[in-house]
Amino acid sequence: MTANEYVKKRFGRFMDECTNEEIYTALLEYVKERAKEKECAQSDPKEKKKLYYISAEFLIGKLLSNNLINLGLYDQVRAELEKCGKSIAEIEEIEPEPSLGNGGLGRLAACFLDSIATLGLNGDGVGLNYHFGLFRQVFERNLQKEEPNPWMEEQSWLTKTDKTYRIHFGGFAVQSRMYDIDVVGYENRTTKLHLFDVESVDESLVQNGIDFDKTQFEKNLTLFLYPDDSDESGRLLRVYQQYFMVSNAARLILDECVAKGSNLYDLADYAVIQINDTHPTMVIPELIRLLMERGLSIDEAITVVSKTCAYTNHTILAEALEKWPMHFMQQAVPHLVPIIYELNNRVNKKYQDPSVAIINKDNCVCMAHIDIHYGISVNGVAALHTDILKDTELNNFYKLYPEKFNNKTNGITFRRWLLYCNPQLASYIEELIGPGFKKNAMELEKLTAFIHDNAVLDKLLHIKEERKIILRDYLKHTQNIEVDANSVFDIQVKRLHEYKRQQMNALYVIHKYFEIKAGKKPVRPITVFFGAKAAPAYTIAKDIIHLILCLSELINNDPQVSPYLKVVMVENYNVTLAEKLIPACDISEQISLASKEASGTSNMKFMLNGAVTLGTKDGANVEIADLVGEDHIFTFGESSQTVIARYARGDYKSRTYYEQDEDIKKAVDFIVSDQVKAVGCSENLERLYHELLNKDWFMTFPDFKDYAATKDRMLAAYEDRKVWAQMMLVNISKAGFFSADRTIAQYNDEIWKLGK
Ligand code: 26Q
Repeated sequence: MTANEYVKKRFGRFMDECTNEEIYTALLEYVKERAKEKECAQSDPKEKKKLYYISAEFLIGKLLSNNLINLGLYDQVRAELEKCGKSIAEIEEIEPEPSLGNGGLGRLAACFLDSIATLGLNGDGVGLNYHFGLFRQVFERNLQKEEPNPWMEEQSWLTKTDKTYRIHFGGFAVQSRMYDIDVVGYENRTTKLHLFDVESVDESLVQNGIDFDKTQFEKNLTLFLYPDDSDESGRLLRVYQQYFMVSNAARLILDECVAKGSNLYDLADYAVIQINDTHPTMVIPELIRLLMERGLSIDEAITVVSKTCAYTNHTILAEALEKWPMHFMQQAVPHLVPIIYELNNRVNKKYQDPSVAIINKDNCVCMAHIDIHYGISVNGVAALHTDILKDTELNNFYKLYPEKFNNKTNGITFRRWLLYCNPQLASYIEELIGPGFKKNAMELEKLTAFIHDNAVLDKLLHIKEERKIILRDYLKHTQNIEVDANSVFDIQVKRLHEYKRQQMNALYVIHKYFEIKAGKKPVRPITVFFGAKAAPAYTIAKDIIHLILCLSELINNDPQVSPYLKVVMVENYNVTLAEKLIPACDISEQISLASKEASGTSNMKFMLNGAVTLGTKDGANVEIADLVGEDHIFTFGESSQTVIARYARGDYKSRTYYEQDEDIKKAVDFIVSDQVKAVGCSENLERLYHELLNKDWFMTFPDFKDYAATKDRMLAAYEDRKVWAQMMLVNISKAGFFSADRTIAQYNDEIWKLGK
């Protein structure tokens, strides 16, 4: 049945007589039906073992077009719509974006689900159904404000199932229910994302902005996703959420394995659990507890579970490693406490080193330590990151379990981040090298044959221009922002965090502003784009947003400067905006302090879309540089070794750099100048100024000069259009390594070992 016939069946009218909303609803159902046809029977012997990818975040983005592409129906449906005078872009706008993630970790989980289904693996995602997701960001008086982000509608990708569990906490219990979202592989099977919700959730608890009563757990458990830097009152709720997630997951896993014939002792033949950061770590003690309830001894239960779970680490920031006070556990999950003590006692008996204990001297539970001792695998997400884990951060564990440590460099799904978001580039690539790259991304290397082909290079530049115009029109239409499509598009989009150093980019903007004021005008205008949400309780991050918004107001309204420099901070950066920004980018800003960014994944999306990276030697940037070669990337800044050594010495004094460097001093002083204060808030600006001057914990000043000089070199290089186009081509052609299909194949070969 064609989509149009389906619409007719559903509404008694063909598409041309339906509203866009009706068409959207019908297509949603149409896709769900087609997706269902591609589910695999779990009774198939190949399906005996199953992966459960548990994650607190799945930043899936809009699904309609992506699912149509993966089902091979996109071109047909688009043509049907066009015939009826409708545009698929307008239908897409109706779909709300589920905001079930903060950033990289959540988006990675979504890319992984796509690749799991695409490779035909038997694997599902398990997470939570947050009603308001992460907050929606709005700007008011150049400040970030947070609002709830409702995304569930009457008709949505969620399918209510009849799976429910009773989940017990200290002092009360709740009823859960599982909702499913289909994960449609590219020309392959359908798997599932299972999102658990509480039956007693009460949206009316949310009154003012994103405030709500944090104590009424029955009603609030699945209202919001917690941002990465949560305030005190939210921390306890996060423990409740995590336990709710993993207790449901554990019960689902046991139910499904038993249904397939497991006797529980052989659980590891039926299930492998990937723990996405420590957020789902309590699945380990919970599974042990449930197995004991079903008759296994504690020894047996620990042995079984220790063969089943694998852990991915996504951070080296010590402050981001989860440590929950024992009294949180006592209150939320008292029934897990004896098991955690037992796990800790066993570790302490075996190893006398207090640094590897599960319960530390402050009586906090170190979640990562549970995963490492009682899991089969520990992986980092880029080569440098894994090396740092082994050599420094987790070195004591590496010495105990060298065989458990492994690297899985992150990847991205090319379906969304090339085929869907940049059809102009994708179809041109297909014209040049055929369609094979869609299944095997390494075939992109064939593009290097065109490195001296002027027609190809011109066409790449032309596609980039086209995408800049599309972005310009989109921003005008959706956010009433005006940009010059002939300017260089310099883009930094990611969560706002000091280690990612948006503040260093802002200092460069100030530096450029001074140059232009002094008569040194760039040969071509520059537009510096930012997109970032700051956790509501992360004061300095919000101050950085404030500074950027103030700079934007000041500079864009300065007739002397704005013809040459513009600053754009897009509101509510999300997957949908990323899909528009990334294809239009010239300069990809990946400027974290070396050693701090575990991997980064937008760096991969940008290169795939022909942007050139301006980056530190951090995370996956290191692997990008190795692949494209030093001539096709602009790296700057101190090495991770230098940075790690400086932290160890503890002798960094930002004030010394400020006092000794006129450019740094001028740029930093500008933050608290009358001009900026005229459009901003003194308190925030002063706070940021003092933070930089007295602390600058993420060392922006030592890298600033090199950053500015490298960016200027890059802007000069941009003017040799042919050489720049060659850089674009090399970046695209080497991006194949970063396909999530490669990453997932490695997880499967080395950790999960599922039948294909
Ligand atoms: C922890 C405790 C309490 C509340 C929240 C959290 C929390 C929430 C989210 C801690 C961390 C996160 C998210 C981390 C994240 O997104 N990490 C990124 O993961 C990407 C995928 O591996 C990497 O590419 C990035 O480098 C890494 O920063």
